[in-house]
Amino acid sequence: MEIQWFPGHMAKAKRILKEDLKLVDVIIEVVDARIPYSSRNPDLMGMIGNKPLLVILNKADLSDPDYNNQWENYFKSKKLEAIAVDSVHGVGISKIVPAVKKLVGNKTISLGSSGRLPRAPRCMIVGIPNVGKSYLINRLSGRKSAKAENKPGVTKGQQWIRVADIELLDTPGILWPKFEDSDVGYRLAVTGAVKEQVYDLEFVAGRLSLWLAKYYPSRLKDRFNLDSEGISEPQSLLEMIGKNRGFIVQGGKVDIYKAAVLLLKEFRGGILGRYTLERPPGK
Ligand SMILES: Nc1nc2c(ncn2[C@@H]2O[C@H](COP(=O)(O)OP(=O)(O)OP(=O)(O)O)[C@@H](O)[C@H]2O)c(=O)[nH]1
Ligand SMILES: [Mg+2]
Repeated sequence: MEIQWFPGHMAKAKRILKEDLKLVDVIIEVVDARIPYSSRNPDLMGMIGNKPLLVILNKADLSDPDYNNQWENYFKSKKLEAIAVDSVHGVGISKIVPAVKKLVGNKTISLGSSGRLPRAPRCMIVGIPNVGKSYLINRLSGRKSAKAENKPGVTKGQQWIRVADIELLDTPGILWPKFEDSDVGYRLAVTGAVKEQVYDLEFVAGRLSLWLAKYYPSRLKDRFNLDSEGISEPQSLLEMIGKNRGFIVQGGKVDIYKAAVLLLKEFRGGILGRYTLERPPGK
């Protein structure tokens, strides 16, 4: 199943982002720690030229801690500063401003020596929808400066927010016109970066149930009393989950859709455990 989501407002946001690049000193790219590969915009590196880039692996409370470390190290091996962050509980947040200052260090000094007062570094926060850009800004600023909500497409326009002695530009989440492989589309859907109207919820939940049955059968057992051994049909797995929760419709049949909604909700909320869906290359 092909998943694609690049509506007009994203194309527009991308154009504005390109223009605003001129105004900023550092780009902060917020990626999803559960899918650090699929949540990176493949167009970004080409767009930012040689502006310094800081990668934030957000939602690190939902991803596997071992892989958080491995991904941080992977980015560092590519000469990119990367910090794993949990914006809900504030873990890792205090490392961000020092990292930004380090990245702009030389520039601030050169402004000072030219006779002008060094101004506050300006950072643009970019990333896919629903990855936590606005949430992260609110964490950094300690107040609700940016509108944040648990659905993709909440921030509609750019907004400057002053935090300590740096300035942050919040931007709308953007995707790209075509996902190069269907796995990327699936992973963006399963983690909640794509709005629900553009994919088949039962298909995505079914694929997730198969993955869980393959790699984490004990979690399905613990949460849904589901013995997945030997089951290779996603429909059957969803049916067993629905049965466990009593999602029965007229005629005694299981409400598969309701089971699919529940599985995705519990997965996204971390109730089923912490997962990293992608490994760094070579791991
Ligand atoms: N568990 C967890 N949830 C997070 C974290 N950061 C953000 N969230 C959740 O993600 C949801 C989306 O956050 P936003 O800040 O609105 O996301 P955004 O990237 O600004 O989204 P758009 O404006 O739609 O592009 C929030 O409602 C939070 O519930 C995190 O570090 N951990
Ligand atoms: Mg936002």
